[in-house]
Amino acid sequence: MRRIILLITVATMVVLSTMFVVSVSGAQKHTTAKAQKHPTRKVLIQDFRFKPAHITIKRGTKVRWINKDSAPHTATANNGRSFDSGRLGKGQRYLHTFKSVGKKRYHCEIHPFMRASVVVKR
Ligand SMILES: [Cu+2]
Repeated sequence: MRRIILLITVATMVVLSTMFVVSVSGAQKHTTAKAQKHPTRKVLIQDFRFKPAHITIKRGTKVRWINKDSAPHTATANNGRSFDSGRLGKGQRYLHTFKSVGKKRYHCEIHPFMRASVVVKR
């Protein structure tokens, strides 16, 4: 009887430790996958400026613009077609994923003196 109890205890411990190892390695895999993905870059629109005005990112990175001004703004590609946030009111945001390499200049349609760029690298 004692032997059976001992066996069950050992078996339970083996099962539990296996589950622990699996969950830990699963968590590590998850972390690795997340780290490989480029984190979203934030550009604030504040005091009639893009902050930071010039950023360099890797291809596939998302950029999120957030309008912190009371005045409306846009983030519009100078070429007029790559990306365009449209009119962003106070607190509104716009997300764009940069899929091609190169220097992307952009501006605010409402305040053309607001100019900035995103350099996308491989
Ligand atoms: Cu503006």
